[in-house]
Amino acid sequence: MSTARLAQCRLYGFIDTMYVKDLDPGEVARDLLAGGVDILQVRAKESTHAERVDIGRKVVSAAFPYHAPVIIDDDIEAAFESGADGVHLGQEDWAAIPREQRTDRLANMRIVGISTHSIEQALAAERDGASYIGVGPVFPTATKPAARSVGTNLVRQVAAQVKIPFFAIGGITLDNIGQVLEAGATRVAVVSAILRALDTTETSAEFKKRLGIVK
Ligand code: TZP
Ligand code: MG
Repeated sequence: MSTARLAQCRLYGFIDTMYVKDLDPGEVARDLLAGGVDILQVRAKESTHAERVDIGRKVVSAAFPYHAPVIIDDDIEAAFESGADGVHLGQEDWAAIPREQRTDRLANMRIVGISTHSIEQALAAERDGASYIGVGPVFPTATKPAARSVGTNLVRQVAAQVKIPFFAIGGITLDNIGQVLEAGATRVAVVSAILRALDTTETSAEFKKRLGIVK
């Protein structure tokens, strides 16, 4: 459930249909990758399985020359069918897979990411063999409006106690990324602050620059 490439990934970008809408997902992916996004997630909550596979294939093709891993949110089968590297699962999705079925169900996934919202969940995901975890939402966010934000304190706790790669996520912008890095994150996942930017390549590059100054 891991890959050496993942260790190099600092900036996690998204092809989220909520923002990408009718734009070509491959083109959006290329714009983000050109700015230095290291790993991409296809987040297509309202799409059908077939649409998710189609978006996944386009993003996988775009990411290939960059050697950037592609992760599909929620849909293990779509990850497999599109040739993606792995899947990202929320706490409920993860809990819904009986422990004894996990190895079989995730057999084709090189990367399995899990969302976590507390130190207990973060430590449990690490014990359960997650390749990486998402930690958040750090700040309130319109991308996931129902979720309670956890603040930079959780980032601090995870940085101190968790050994696998973790990505701080949720409401992270160029204005507040300093607080997240100061709390100990070395990796961030950014949806709207990149996808809503006028120039997604330039904004990705600016995020990447900020990450570069982390020790
Ligand atoms: N998980 C926790 S917060 C979040 C997800 C998928 C949304 C992050 O989006 P944004 O726009 O970067 O706040
Ligand atoms: Mg989910």
